[in-house]
Amino acid sequence: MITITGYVNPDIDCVACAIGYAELLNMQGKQARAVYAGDIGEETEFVKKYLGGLNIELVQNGYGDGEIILVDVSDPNGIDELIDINKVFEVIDHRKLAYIQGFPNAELHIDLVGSCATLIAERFQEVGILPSRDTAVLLYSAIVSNTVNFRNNVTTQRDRDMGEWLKEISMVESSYVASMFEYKSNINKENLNEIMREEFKFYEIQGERVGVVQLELSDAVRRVKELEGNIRRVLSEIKGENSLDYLLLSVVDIIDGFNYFLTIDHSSTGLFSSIFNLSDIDKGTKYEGILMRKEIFPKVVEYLER
Ligand SMILES: [Mn+2]
Repeated sequence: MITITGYVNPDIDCVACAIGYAELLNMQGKQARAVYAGDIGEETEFVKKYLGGLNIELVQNGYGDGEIILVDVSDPNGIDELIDINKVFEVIDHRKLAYIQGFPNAELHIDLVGSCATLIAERFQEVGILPSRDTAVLLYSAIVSNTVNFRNNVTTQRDRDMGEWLKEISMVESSYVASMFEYKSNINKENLNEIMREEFKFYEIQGERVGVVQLELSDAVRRVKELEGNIRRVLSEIKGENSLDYLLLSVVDIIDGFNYFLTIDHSSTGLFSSIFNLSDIDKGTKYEGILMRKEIFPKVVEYLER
């Protein structure tokens, strides 16, 4: 049995890739299963409700003796520590920061497209197999989510092509994308803590621990201002618990297409003000254009290496 998984607290791209790739391998006569560790995010919950269930299980008793494939991740620090790195034989990801030396026995497929789901969809096409309707919905949702409905800078023609192909197979209604975005924008005092922790990632760059919490919301500025006190408190907890040197809140406004940045401490304000050439980032400030977390980290690397 091949086990396919991604990082802990997977986003919809990660979940869609694990389920989609398991389906493809099973259709090709192999035995594969999709699993995850941690929590699945709001968008995945939305799709799960929409489809009435998902073909992925929460990992409970480790990862078994079989081989492992990782999707939507290439950083050994992001994965469950129970995973035996030596059993990983394939890694499929779409990020620039690829820790290639981390997996000694793996074949690596790193392609800089907007969504890892695009790479999985292409694999179906290459071998002439149609994904099931459920898998098409999932992969389509993942591409729409990662590319902010094909509008952000990481979007490539390959994402558009696969998005179009999957949309047809998925037969989702025209209001589907708006409903998904609205669902994930629903932050409030009760769920804020959980959502911010799910949307947090950090890397160690030049010996510095740098974290970004990325939220994707409609009406971003209003929603952040309404919860600003709570948001600052959770940011400060995340910074302390993970011993971070720097932490940024990056909120993507998924309807109007800009970022809203916020920092809560002196050193983070200094670093990110210099990187983005912005002032007032400690009070919360807009950045024109959409910048995803996977674009922010390379900027930090470039800055800290200088
Ligand atoms: Mn992804």
